[in-house]
Amino acid sequence: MTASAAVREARLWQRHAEMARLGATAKGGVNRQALSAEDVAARKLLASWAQARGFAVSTDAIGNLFVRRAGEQHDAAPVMTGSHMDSQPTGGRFDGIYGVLAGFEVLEALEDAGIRTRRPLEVVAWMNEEGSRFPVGAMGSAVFAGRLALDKALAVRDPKGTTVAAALAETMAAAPVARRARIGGPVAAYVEAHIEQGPRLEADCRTIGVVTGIQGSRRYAVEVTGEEAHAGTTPRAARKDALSAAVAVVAALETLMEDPTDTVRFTVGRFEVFPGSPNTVPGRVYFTIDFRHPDQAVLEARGGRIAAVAAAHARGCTVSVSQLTDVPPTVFAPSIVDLVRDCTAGLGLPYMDMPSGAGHDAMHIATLCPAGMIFVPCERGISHNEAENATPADLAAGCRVLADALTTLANR
Ligand code: HGY
Ligand code: MN
Ligand code: MN
Repeated sequence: MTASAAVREARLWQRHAEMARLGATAKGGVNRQALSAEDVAARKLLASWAQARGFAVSTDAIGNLFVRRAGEQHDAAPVMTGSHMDSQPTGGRFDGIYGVLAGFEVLEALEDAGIRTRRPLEVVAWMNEEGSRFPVGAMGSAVFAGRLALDKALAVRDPKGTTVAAALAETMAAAPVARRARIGGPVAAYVEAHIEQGPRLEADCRTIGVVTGIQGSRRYAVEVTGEEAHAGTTPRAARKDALSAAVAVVAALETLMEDPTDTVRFTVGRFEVFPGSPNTVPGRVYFTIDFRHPDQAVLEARGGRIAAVAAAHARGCTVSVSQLTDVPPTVFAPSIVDLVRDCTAGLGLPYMDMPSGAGHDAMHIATLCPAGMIFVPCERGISHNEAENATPADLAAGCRVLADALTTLANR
């Protein structure tokens, strides 16, 4: 029996249903943010499933969670798969968790079929991929790949001022697992399964996306500082209105990011006004910028102008722009892209090559080893939304491609 033939659609779907209960929202999505109580529950559930199958469970200093199936050559560099269990505040039941559960299903299928591999296989739940609560995304995989210093990551704060270090200590105490001595590789290869988070596969009636790469992305935090004042007595000419300045800055940045080809992705996702009282002129505004493009030259040209454009519209306030992340475009290794395509064709599944508009942990792991991704459709391409949906058959199809790809790589 091949690894893909041993994949069980019903078991994979059932595990999604159990995970979807952790952080379930009234609208049918999940709110399972990094290092939250819901994240702790997901970590404990995955670890319990893994321990029941005799897989080794461990974590590292940034809270990545590893499930390892031994290989015949125990000291060989592992083949890795995985994704993330943390979600957006109004997230869906498949973003991230599918890659972790598909990887776990592959380990179970190999066990059921009695298939040994030369290399160990590891499923990873990368810590804080979403970068929602702690605004530096793909944090765990970036630290693992050496692209983000551990101490810098541990110092990142959430909107309430809690550091990653403090939240991680609580998480580790609540869901204790063996601690790895070191962070990072070696890794022989990495393949991540994920829902597409876009409409193309469904529109083109394809089951599998053979992912060729990921567009580049940058994230910034902007602080506009003015002066709190009385809304009734302070003349406009005497005001340093942080809200008025922030609105002008965002409008000017939208002009900077105008693009008739509609390729630029520019989003202000978080926008906070302080003190937030109806009759006090706002003294401070904090907002985030998420800027993406497939061409590094565009990221540099337009990203390089953000601070100057913001300063030019400060309206007497002070504006500080800090860059939180800077991830260049990723091109996946042709050897992995070809393998994913061959495994897909071997299973007779309709597929298309495609780039990823969304960021993934694979963008960092691709700097350590040959890496690639497998996409499956999601309904109307909806994601980062509680209505996110996928079918059991598509999830299982992607998992079967993953099973054959990982088994091939683990025997190389
Ligand atoms: O933002 C992203 O691209 C990913 O879904 N976290
Ligand atoms: Mn994701
Ligand atoms: Mn996401």
